[in-house]
This record gives sequence, C-alpha cells and structure tokens, in this order.
Amino acid sequence: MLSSKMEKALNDQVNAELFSAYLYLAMVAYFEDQNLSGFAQWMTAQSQEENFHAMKFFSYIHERGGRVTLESIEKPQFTWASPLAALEAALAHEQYISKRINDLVDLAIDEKDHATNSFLRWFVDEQVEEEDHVGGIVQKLHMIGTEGGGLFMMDRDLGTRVFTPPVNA
Ligand code: OFO
Repeated sequence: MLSSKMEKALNDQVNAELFSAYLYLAMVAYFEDQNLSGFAQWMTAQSQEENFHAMKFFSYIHERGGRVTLESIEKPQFTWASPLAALEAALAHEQYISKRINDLVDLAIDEKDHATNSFLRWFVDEQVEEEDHVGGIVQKLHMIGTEGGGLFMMDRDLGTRVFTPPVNA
C-alpha cells in the first residue's frame, strides 16, 4: 500500500511525464514547420517514449492499490530560436526530470517504501540514457553548426529512430 505522500508524488510524476510527451510533441510541430522531418521523427519517438513512462507510473500506482488522479497538463513552449535551441531545451528538461526522479527515490527511502524504490531504479537508469542521447545530439549540433549539409545529414540520421517499448520494462 502506498502512503498518501508517495501516492501524491507518483501522481505528480504521471503529470510530469505527460507534460514531457506534450513538450516533445510541440517540438515535433516546430521541426515539421522547419522542414526538418528527421528531427520531427526523432521527437515523435521521444514523445511516444514519454507516454510510455507516464503509463508505467500509472500502472504502478494501481498495482500498489493507489488511485490515479489526472490533472491539467501545462501548455508547452511552442517555438524555439533554432533546432539547437530546441534540443538544448529538451536536454534541460531531461535534467529537470532526472532531479524529479531522484527526489522520488529520496521520498521512497524516507517512507521506507522499498517496492517503490525498486520500481524507480528503472527510471534512474533510463534518465542516464535520456540525458546521454539528447546531450549527444546537442554536442553534434554544436560541431556541425545549424546550417547546410551537416544539418541535412543529421536530419536524415535522426529520421531513422522508431520507438519500441522495452521488453523487460
Ligand atoms: Fe524523458 O524521461 Fe520521462 O520524462
């Protein structure tokens, strides 16, 4: 059984993950508008992954006898100064989500909720990957600049990404 504090914090995380999906969907729209269909495809997969994260929290709350409560999702930013600025915003957002996951782990420890602590471990590892992936794209964009051939090639590479839910998650 979840404590009411833990239940509330996990529900807040459902909202944060849905917001992540919404923010990345706003980035999909931005990239489509810039004729960067590969970037848009990459962000579509990213948004789908965030919905998957939200549902992972959603199912876990129910598994532990809790109640999911859905709140409004904040309106995301909708435009950025450049593709690099959008990816930098995505990286800053992932760093913010990592902090939220760490705070949830701290709370699970305080509440002596070992099951939730164990459940959250998957997200701790996932955030390392998420920051690494987005950070890698930001680094490359810094290297190639945001004009011409480099950007075209990167758009082609990013367009190959497809989201497939992990088997053991
Ligand atoms: Fe991007 O990891 Fe969930 O929010």
